[in-house]
Amino acid sequence: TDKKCPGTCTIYGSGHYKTFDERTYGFQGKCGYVAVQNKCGNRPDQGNFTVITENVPCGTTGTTCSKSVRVQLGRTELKLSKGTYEVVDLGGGSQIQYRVRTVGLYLTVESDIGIAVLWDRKTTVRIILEPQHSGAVCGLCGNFNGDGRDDFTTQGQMIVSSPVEFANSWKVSSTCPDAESNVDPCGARPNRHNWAKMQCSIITGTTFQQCHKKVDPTPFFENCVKDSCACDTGGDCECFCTAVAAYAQACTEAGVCVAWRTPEICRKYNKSFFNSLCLCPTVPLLDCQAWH
Ligand SMILES: [Ca+2]
Repeated sequence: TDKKCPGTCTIYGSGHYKTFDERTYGFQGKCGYVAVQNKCGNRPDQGNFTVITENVPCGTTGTTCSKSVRVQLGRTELKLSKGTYEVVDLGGGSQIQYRVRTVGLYLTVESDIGIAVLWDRKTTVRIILEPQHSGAVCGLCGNFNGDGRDDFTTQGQMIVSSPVEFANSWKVSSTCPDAESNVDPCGARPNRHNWAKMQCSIITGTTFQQCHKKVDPTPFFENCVKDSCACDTGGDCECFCTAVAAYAQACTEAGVCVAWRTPEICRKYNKSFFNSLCLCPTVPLLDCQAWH
């Protein structure tokens, strides 16, 4: 397929993934994983960028409440964690220009080799690739060839059907144990489950009514309930807000902007931010228009 637009891979919450080719799956592993890189089986000499995400567990269920992200561009590594970043010289490789700035909610890393990484300083990571990388990348974000069906390609270049088998193959450290199949964090805790369903009903309720026809709220609601069940120690708002924000972002991308944060719900930002009627952190840096 001839791709004209940049592709976006989204990773959020306790392990929800949407690949560049828009395949969605869930995976909860506690290691560092290659989200995307351009050093792939048949083109080993390419490699000049890698993005690694690592879940930081929290709560008694061990679910993920935050993420650290390592963006490697040639000889430079940017380590994004705990709301901020540091720069590390890897000692070898090419010099690649990049810049770091704040765009809306996100801390963004933009490079001049057609990759940008956006991080909400918590659990949401969005990776944007320019079309020149189409079909030439691999990792948890898939290969960006326009076909979602082959996205579960393991590091050993096998196409598998199990997201767990696929994702475990992209561990950075072979000594980190494989993740087991996905557990249901709501199952053992009915009270928590009811609470989560009530909270998350904002997604299926009137607040987002205008978006319901454009973006099916059901999978976002289900992910919200799962995450809110699991995130049980000091992270209540984090998990819930991240899950609602994911739906809001999908709505924004579909052209429906919903101002859903109120002083009672997920208020986190300063007044000027909060008062901006609608925050649309759509990325201006890689504009589709430029490719037409
Ligand atoms: Ca694909």
